[in-house]
Amino acid sequence: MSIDELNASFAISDHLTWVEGPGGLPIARANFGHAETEISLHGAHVLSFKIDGEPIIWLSKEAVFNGKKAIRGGVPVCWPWFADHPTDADKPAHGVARTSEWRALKTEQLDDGIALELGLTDSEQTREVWDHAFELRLSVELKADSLTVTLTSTNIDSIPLEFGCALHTYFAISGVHSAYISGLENVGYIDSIDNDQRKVLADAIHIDREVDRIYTQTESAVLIHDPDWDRTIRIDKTGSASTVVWNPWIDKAARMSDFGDDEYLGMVCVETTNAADDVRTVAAGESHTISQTISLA
Ligand code: TA6
Repeated sequence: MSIDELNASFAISDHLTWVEGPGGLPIARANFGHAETEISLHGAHVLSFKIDGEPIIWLSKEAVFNGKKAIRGGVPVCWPWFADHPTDADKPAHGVARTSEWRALKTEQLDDGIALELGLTDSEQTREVWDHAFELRLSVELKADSLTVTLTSTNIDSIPLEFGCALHTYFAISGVHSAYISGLENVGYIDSIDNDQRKVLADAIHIDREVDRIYTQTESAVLIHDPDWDRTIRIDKTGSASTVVWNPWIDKAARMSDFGDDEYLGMVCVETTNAADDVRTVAAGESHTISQTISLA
């Protein structure tokens, strides 16, 4: 659909409009109260979330908007697997959803916010990578003080399907040396940069090196404390029993062409996932929903 067609069908006066974003990619721009968000149809990718103009979600200055590559930052939709494909290294990391073209399905003005729903169904392109029939719905609810992102995966194939996924959210922080994360103390995790060893820590998470951990059997909210910005970001979730925390640190940041060498200092990923032990098997005709709500505590 063209920008004009998107606006004719899905604009909400004063609250949601479609524009041509970087790389000419269609983007929905929504606002409600002091909150605002942008969502790209490429990957159903939430690009930003701000309250009073202050970014809560982080986007790399080097992000590529070519309609092919996953956008660096925001909320990549990783599906139907998290990280590398479990058995085939030739398949794209984090699956097919974040690099596919989604379609606008619905927009709605709520009493207390704005809602947008995007859809993706299996296609020739997705079947080249993952030969199954599926329907995805990504909904975004913007309220005056929160953003909720919800992914519903429906198995319309004839066999049970395994869905691994992540709402792979990049958060903006004042600096890794002062911000820290609570809510995962004493929760077992898989250390992805130490031979997938299973470990547990009693303390809050302070980022002082590359961190890449899959916390398992946890449904708890996570808090990103940021004293230098005098704020705490809260992430609540449903439909997920695993949470990933990632910061690439110096070497990995330098290896990513769409990530500024020093950008690791101002971001951290806290990802609502179904990963590792938490991958879900969904029977034919059934669905699974995972959701995260981001707010300021
Ligand atoms: O966040 C966990 C992770 O799997 C990391 O290992 C890192 O690879 C990150 O995702 C980003 O992956 P991407 O494919 O977007 O570069």
